[in-house]
Amino acid sequence: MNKKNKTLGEFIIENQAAFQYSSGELSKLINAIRLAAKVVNHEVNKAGLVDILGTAGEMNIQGENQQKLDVLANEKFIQTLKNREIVCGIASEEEDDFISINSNDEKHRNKYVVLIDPLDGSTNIDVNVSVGTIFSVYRRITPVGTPVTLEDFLQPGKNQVAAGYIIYGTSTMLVYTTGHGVNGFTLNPAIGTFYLSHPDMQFPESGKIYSVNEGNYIHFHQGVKDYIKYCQKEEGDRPYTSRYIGSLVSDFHRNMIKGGIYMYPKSSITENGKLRLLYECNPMAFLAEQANGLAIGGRSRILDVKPEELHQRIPFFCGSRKMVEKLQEFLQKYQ
Ligand code: P6P
Repeated sequence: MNKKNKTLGEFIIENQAAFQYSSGELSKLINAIRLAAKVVNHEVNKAGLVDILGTAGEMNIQGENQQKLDVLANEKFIQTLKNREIVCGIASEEEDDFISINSNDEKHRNKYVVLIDPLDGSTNIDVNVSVGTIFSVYRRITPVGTPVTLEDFLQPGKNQVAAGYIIYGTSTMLVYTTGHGVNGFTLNPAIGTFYLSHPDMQFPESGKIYSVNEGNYIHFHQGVKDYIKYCQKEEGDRPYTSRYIGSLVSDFHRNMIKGGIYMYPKSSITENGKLRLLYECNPMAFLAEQANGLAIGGRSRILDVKPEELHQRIPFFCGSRKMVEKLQEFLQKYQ
């Protein structure tokens, strides 16, 4: 069969054997995410037509106004994962604390924990700009058969067994890795099936796109300022193009296809940057490295960082290998 006509379901089954998803639980988990993605996609696509735009009148732990679609996406993913007894715990950007999921027989036999940003970039919803769901999967480290603990969620990103995103854009795509490369599947909405459209996705080694909110420029540390000026200088293959959608999933996806670097630095007003380590940076860093890119928090590799708390933030620089390495040269001048 032509590789590109394969459905996500066929791909999962084929790789179940290849990737030693021993019990098939991880396959079932990816299938559950596939189902939730279709449900959320349906809601996102009609967001302008029904009263689910705007704020839900609640504030999340980040101190951000929860968008109605944020809350809906969060509920759909949690409900889908809970109902299938695949995971023993879920953490979400929209939930203050993690959720422990007891199997019906109360034996806590499920061995995976999932962390999600159910709708990243949600401030873009009301202006019809693409948004995304980000997910990250770990094997629990506390004994199976006992209730899940915070320790199961505070694992370094290098322990992830799977990670991915759904991008609700001009088309809806599910892009994920289980540690054996990155593959992208496009949803055919007419029949509700994801097809393998982007096999073996790879960051170009370099690129000409830099993505950063330049409105914060005056607050950036000098190394980042110097790198941005380097991108803008007329020299060699520069100036680069500035592209910033304000939706991590969308900026990451474009840069992975075309080549580029995404930056959310710390600054004098956000000492740890804005992005959350556990359910934004770690999954995107796992994908980046699986696609031959790089992801750093400044000095260190994102995937090596030992998390201290569920919603901690971290500076984030991610994309084409040579662009991130050049940025590191500028950062190291001031460290
Ligand atoms: P700013 C969305 O809220 C998000 O977490 C990322 O998706 C996005 O890249 C970033 O924040 C945008 O933040 O401060 O530039 O608006």
